[in-house]
Amino acid sequence: MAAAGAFSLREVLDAFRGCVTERREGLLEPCLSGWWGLIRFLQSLGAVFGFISKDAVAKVQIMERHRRGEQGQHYESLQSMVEFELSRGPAELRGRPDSGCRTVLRLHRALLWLQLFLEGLRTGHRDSRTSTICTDSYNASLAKHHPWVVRKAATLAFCALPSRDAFLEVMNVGPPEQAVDMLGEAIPYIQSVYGITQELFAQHSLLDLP
Ligand code: 1Q0
Repeated sequence: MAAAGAFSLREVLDAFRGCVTERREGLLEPCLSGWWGLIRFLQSLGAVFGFISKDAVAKVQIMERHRRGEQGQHYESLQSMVEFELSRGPAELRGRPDSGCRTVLRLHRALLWLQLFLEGLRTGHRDSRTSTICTDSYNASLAKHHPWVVRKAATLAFCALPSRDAFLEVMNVGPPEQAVDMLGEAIPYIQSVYGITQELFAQHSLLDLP
């Protein structure tokens, strides 16, 4: 059992599992709680990752403000959010730095990194370097959306990552083999959240929101 406040992959998995409904709708609330779990984990890795967790916190908070706001009913699902924000006109949407769509898009891109990273951890060997797994995953996903200084800072921070075994241990699900099994269970849920968001945003030409 995970200590109170500690990271537990199980909780994150449960949250992401609850994000996609049978009708393939993406629910925001469980997604945000999954993100909080990941952020808590990132924060436990130390100050080197502070600039990353700060940005993730800011983005999750933007989404929570939308959900609590006057138009909160439109922020139940990804689909209702897209419909609502597009109804105010694409120009208006493109001009808003705190729109739900552009904020979700940033988190969505980060989810691809997460998917690749977890897959790398799962299939890695005992002595695989997590910094290499992380850098490869980053270069294949988020890096192309980041300017040079962010790429540089991120790649430097990755060097401070703990070993693969230490990672599997902090997942708080038992011995490494069990942690690997749970990663195998978690990844398809994350893929499914990624997949429905990608489809929805592509359909409405929202994948390049500035
Ligand atoms: C474990 C190591 C974590 C590595 C995280 C990789 C992501 C690197 C991202 C670097 C972001 C730098 C900060 C600023 C970025 C923004 O410019 C950018 C664009 O936003 P905007 O408003 O300027 O257009 N923001 C983003 O791209 C969003 C980045 C969000 C990153 C969220 C990462 C959350 C990670 C959680 C750690 C999960 C590890 C799970 C392992 C579980 C297994 C034990």
